[in-house]
Amino acid sequence: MTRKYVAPPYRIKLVEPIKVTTKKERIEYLKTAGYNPFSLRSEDVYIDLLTDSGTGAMSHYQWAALLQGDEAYAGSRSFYKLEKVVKEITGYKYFIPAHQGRGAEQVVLPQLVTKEDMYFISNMHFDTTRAHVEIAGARAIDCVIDECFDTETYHPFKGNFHLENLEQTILEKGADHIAGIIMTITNNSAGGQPVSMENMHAVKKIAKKYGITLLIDGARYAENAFFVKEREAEYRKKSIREIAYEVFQMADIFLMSAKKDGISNIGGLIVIKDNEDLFNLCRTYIVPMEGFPTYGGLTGRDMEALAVGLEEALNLDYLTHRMDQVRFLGDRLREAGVPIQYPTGGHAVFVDCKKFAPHIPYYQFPAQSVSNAVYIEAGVRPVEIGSFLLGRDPDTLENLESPLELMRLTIPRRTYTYAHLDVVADAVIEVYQNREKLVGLDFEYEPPMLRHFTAVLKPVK
Ligand code: P70
Repeated sequence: MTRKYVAPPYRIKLVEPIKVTTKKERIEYLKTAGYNPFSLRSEDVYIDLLTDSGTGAMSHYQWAALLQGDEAYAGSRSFYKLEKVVKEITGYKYFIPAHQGRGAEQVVLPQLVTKEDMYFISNMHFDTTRAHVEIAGARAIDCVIDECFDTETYHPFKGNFHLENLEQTILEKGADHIAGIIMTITNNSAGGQPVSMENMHAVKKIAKKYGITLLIDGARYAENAFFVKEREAEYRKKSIREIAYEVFQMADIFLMSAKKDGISNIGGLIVIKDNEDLFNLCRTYIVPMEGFPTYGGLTGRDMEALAVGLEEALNLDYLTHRMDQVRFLGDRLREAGVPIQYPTGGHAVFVDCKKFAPHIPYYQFPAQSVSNAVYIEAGVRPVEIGSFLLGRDPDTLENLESPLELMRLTIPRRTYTYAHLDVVADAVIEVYQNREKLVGLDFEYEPPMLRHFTAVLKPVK
């Protein structure tokens, strides 16, 4: 029997009604929001594809676990439950919870910056990771393969490190000036693109050769493992858990925004393989930043839900369906000629808006313009990942041009049905067919930093 898609391995037990709005209403809402979807009330959004972070649906096992939350300030039962799960999955010795990914970054990254003029090298730093690298006084360098920027051409692992550039950068800066190598799996910023096992092993070899700390930014590590199983022949028979475990053995530190592959609404992880000194430093610094080291900004019930969610995210049936949902949306768009980052990534479909709206220059934010049109068309909220997000050069104050102008349609876990995704596809296709009508955007108000969150825009006349 052939099937159109992989149906969900769950049934719906609780529903959240969502408001159906008219086009006329949405035009008003968007105007009030300053043509910036971040400023919309979520109530006025029909299908919210802003992020997959903390927006997934918890299982009834997770909801049941919440009731077991032990809210003790120190040494709670919930902490030990979570610690056990994290240690089993990673095989690491030390664990500290954090309130979310950036909390973990804030505590750990400065500990690795031991002198002036230090660098982190990543396939691609996620924005908050880059921000914490810079706050810690270091610089962030990306070394991803060139295929990553060619959205049309298939490559099974577009998140891979450019190994020659990586080694070249180490030699240029000097190994003792590299604070760490960060493997971002999957590579969020360029389309939720996976990194292959072969590539990670090669990165590990280079890190070892030069004595450099290897970190995993593993918000979506389970999705990465799924792609490895699907696309790397020798891993086909391995379980997701086995693949993930092999990845963890390569690195020294695992940082996680657990709001993604932890299927929880909040949470972050700091996991350290065996470096006791680093663990002690992190345990000290987390107190003024996140909280006491056995809760790190989380309630006992958050830790309970996360302990269960981490296990559920490794389930093959769950992952097969999740990845199929994203592929389904990607395929529908591609079939209609909409340019997307191909192959479709793990958590989102990234629409290439340089190709979608080539008549809008980067400084008038094509992907933001397309996102707004998609909202007006069907109440779907995407997010811009392009020059609007990138900001200005801190020295010249010129608008920087992002190598990719992307509109991200991010699929929350276990939240929407294929019918919702059809609505999304229909809306994007409709906008694509009328793309010559799209106009660029100008600032009405531009905040001095992280402008995309709060900027007020207006359509160019
Ligand atoms: C996303 C969110 C967060 C993230 C990540 C990786 C690979 C660390 C973090 C930080 C952020 C976001 C973006 C746009 C709109 C809403 C939210 N990614 N590393 O959706 O973790 O958010 O828990 O502090 O992807 O991609 P945290």
